[in-house]
Amino acid sequence: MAGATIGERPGTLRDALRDVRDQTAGYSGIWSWITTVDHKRIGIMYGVTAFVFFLAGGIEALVIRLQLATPNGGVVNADQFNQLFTMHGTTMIFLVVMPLSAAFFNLLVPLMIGARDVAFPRLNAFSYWVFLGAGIFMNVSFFTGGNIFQGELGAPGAGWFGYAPLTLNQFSPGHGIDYWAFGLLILGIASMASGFNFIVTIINMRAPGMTFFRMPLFIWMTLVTSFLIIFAMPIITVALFQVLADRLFGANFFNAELGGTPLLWQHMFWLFGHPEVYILILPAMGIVSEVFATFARKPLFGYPFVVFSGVAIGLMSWGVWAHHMYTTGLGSVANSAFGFTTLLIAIPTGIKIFNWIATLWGGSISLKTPLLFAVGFLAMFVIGGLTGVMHSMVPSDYQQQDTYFVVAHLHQVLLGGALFGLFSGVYYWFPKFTGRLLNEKWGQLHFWLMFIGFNVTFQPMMISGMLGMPRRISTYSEGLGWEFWNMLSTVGAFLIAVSVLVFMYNVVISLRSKERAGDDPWDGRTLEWAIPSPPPVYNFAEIPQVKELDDFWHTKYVENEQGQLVRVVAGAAEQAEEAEDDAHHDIHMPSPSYFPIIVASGFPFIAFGFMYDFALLPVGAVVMLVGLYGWALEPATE
Ligand code: HEM
Ligand SMILES: [Cu+2]
Repeated sequence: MAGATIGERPGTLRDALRDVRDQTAGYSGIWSWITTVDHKRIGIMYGVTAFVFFLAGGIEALVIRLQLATPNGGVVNADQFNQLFTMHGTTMIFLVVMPLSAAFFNLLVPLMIGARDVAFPRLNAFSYWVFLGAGIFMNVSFFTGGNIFQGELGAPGAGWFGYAPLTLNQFSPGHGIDYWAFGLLILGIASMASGFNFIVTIINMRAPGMTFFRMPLFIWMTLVTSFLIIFAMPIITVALFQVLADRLFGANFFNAELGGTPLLWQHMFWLFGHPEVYILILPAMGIVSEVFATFARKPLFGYPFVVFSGVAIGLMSWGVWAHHMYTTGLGSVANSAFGFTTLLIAIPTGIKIFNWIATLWGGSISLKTPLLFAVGFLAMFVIGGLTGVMHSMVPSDYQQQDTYFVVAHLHQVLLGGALFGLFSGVYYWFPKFTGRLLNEKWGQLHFWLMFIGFNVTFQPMMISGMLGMPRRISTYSEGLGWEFWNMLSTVGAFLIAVSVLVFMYNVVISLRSKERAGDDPWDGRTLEWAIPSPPPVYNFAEIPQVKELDDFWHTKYVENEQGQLVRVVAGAAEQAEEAEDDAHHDIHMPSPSYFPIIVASGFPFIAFGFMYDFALLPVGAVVMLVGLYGWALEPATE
């Protein structure tokens, strides 16, 4: 195996990266990453980029917490505070959790279904570059959206759900909101390109014998999430066009004085926004389902129920949007109806939670870091879900709406839920894509610091919220009983920051470690563990023939008469590996291409054209047309 020889010399970071590179494309240098269409590399790029945005979103959160640590904080002014929570929320949702999920989709879908790549490799590269361009575009707004020379930050400041008419020029002068709206528009294109790619890949590229009900749970959750993406994104896209039309061309979609309907924005935003929260949580649910089964050494309990409850959640997520709008005067009938539909979603969610607990029940548990984060997900998500049920109750929501109780709830499900689930996936699959395990001791320290930090940050918010503290206020006066709880939340936030530093340190020392993880360090159940770590560029020398669910597990273990699991003669996996080495010479893989990045780079030009100077519009259009023609005319494989 290409990486083997490196073992002899002291391990360095460069060696580890060379390992990943050699295995994934056999060509090197920055150019190879810019032109790659390899799903494994694109997955790594999504993951690293999203982590950098996580650091940005995290720093914004720390400044917010510093401002609120004491009454009458003076760290930032009100306008800067508005920009901080807007960019924090927008970044964490669209530039961190969604692309981190896309990283796992890219890394795992072809490997788990027994394919060599996704259906549209260049479209896959295109979606990554569009995401990166949009993320940079939105963040430069801090410096270009206002007059930086007068110390004025120019990022959007109307919150992550940008309610109209606050987003209109009258109330949000400057270009901040234009950056936000165009940024989300461009991100939507990246998400939809990726969504279609994974739907087609999962439906058309499964290995022979892998029927839908032999697909790993993670693949099912990827499929449901991708369908939610292709149906939800168009709704927010239309709404964003409307707000930009109001801002740039004087239209009146949301301007009540001129006959517009401000509430229309809320309906459209949450028609997208609630399915969006499931787009954020379902991938993490897929990840923990794989981790629970592997670390309990038991098949996932009630596999079909976990599948169907995921599909049910996806369908039901379209019927609850107005639970975000109880206090906008929709009336008791509408409110009760949406309260009822919201309660119903607790049923499929509960089914999943009981099936996860049943999977662990009686299992031979090894409490390694991937499982710790998965159990952390379970515990925190249950609290998040229960506070969600509290919100669905119209009368109690009248008390909780727009308070810190809501802020605590959304972090319970998005950080305690989605992000804990994603970290579980990082610790579980890191060895598959780097050939090294993340250090267990530092992993456990990361988990406990983050778990304790998380609860010290957000549980007090439940109390300050119940004590009436509104969200999005940049200062508060003394004597309201909020001081202690806010100081506690701030201390907790810095504990989370320390845990993230521990994680980063762990990644660096583990990549430098000389110890090899082997192909199947956790004794996994699914196909990705049947091939070398890191996987060769072509993934499988021979496309596997799948005979049942958890097929790889059943090639390793059979049940004897006493019903005990007996390991199959060790030879089998090794034989597969030998076949691997000499079989790949005639496998055609999609060749590198630079046209996806060219097409992607046209979008910011067009946005800047509408915001600053129409002369940039034809520049953007020409760049995209040249890229599209090159893409259309280049051969797919060498
Ligand atoms: C890393 C630790 C984090 C801390 C300390 C933190 C802290 C906060 C605080 C204090 C606010 C309230 C701001 C206000 O209303 O004035 C907030 C808002 C928000 N946070 Fe976080 N957060 C963290 C991570 C995350 C993550 C991982 C996500 C999502 C995946 C997230 C999503 C949001 C959203 C959507 C808002 C609402 C923003 C708005 O009101 O427009 N946060 N966060
Ligand atoms: Cu909702």
